[in-house]
Amino acid sequence: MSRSVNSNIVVIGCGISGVAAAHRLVKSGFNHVRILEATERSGGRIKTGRLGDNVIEIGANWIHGPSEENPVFCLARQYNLLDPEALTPENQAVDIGGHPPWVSNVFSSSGRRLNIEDVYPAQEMFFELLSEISEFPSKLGEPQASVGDFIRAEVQQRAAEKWSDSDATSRRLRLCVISNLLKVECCVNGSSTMDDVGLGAFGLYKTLPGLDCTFPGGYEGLVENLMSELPGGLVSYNKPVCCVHWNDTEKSESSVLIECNDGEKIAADHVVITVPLGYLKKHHSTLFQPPLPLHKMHTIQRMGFGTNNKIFVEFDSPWWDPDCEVIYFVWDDEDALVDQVPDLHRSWIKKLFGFTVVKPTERFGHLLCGWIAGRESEYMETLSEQEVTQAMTQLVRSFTGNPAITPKRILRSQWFHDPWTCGSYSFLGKGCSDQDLDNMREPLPPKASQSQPLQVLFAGEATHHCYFSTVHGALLSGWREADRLISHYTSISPSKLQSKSKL
Ligand code: 6YU
Repeated sequence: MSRSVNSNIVVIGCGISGVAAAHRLVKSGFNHVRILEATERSGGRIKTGRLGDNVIEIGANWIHGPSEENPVFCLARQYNLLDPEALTPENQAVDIGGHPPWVSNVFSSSGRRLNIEDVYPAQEMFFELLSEISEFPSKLGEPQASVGDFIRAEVQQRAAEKWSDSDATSRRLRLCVISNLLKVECCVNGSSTMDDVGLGAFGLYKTLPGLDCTFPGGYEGLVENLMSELPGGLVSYNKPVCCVHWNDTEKSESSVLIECNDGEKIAADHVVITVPLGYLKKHHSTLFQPPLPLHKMHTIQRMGFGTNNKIFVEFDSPWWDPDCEVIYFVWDDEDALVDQVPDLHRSWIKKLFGFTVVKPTERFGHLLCGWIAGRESEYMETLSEQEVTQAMTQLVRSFTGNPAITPKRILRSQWFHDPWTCGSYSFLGKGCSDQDLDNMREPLPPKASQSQPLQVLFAGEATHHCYFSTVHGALLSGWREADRLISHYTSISPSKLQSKSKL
């Protein structure tokens, strides 16, 4: 039997990237692959839950860009997990550039519905700016400039030029709408404020064509289908890893020794790390022995990883239009272009940009999903469910001007306080460049050879060069690292992988 198929490969983390890496390795003939997962379940940030009889997503929600180039879409289609509408060529052809053209209802904190004409000029300016920023070549802009700084400066200038004919009240309201859109963008990016998001690197994130779609039976169906094709017992659950001893070739035959919280030490030829960037930020200094090279450590610190949480709220009857897909809450006092609140304790709820309507209504009833990012979201996680319900009730009542509206029940996510995730997803922070994305995925040692074999490989959403923060980015990163190992063996001994072609 060849050395490759007998190599011991340990994958740390059973999210979609870990599952994808293991799947590809097993299908390529590697017989000794195992996954060590800290929790009692597979899926990581793909997490389907229940609210009453309804299937809801606590983590990943949509397939972003469901079209031929998106492997999540292709697998979901292959496993029969999608509604027929998502499969239509028309759906796949729509190019939304990351911002679905949803039908919106807009409410203001004065308790009135805003007309689309009131908000459209602000939306138009905001999306124009985002699309300009996305076109910036990655080296352009001051090294420390942020998307927030740029938008604020440009809006002030363009508003003075373009909106000079409008009255002061309309101009003020439009600036408040831009504050709301900055909060939306914090959720999209998973950042606390757009002042943390790097300007020059913003365009490195790429979108795919296709109108975002969901999994009617739950996103976890994707993980379950992939897992069902793996040998039973491949995953060890409740098995957190506390230290990866690498560069240990002098002491043991295997190149890596993996130490688990329960004291077990597992020897491996290769380890694929798929833990979230949030976890790495917090624990990298103890997770690797010897420590990571300095440039990798600096990248982990520079890259952004923030919190975006959902608050599902169910109502007996709708207070939004039947065709409404998204509800925005615009605060009348936020014309200073703000995306953070001054006092977490008193006003955390102001960070919630609004809701998406969970559809179809026949399946979900009158269910909304509120979105809140940043420190305010992290603070929300510390409150009791009763306190969150109270805040949501007050908020909806004051924005609709209807004091009788009462939520039936709520359910919120708490990604920041999940000890194995420490937040929601990655973004490129100030001063980040494509070099950081290269550093994130660089294996150890970086230049492997027969005498210096590959030891530690890095997968996970934050390691994808253009689809970071997404499920398809995570999946592709798992395949990428499996391929790295496969070609490692092919290059050091091409004949050794003959078994692969027979599979
Ligand atoms: C997407 C979407 N989506 C909403 C919310 C969240 C995320 N994403 P995992 O964490 O899954 O796995 C790691 C495992 O490691 C895990 O099981 C741990 O328990 C384990 N582990 C940790 N430490 C360990 C240890 N020491 N030992 C052993 N095991 C350990 N993505 O495509 N569509 O709608 C959303 C959303 C609330 C939280 C999302 C979405 C992100 C994905 O969920 C995420 O990327 C992948 O699941 C990660 O998989 P993984 O395997 O890497 O890690 C311009 C510009 C903007 C850029 N952003 C735009 C895109 C916006 C992204 N949108 C997200 C939106 C939502 C709503």
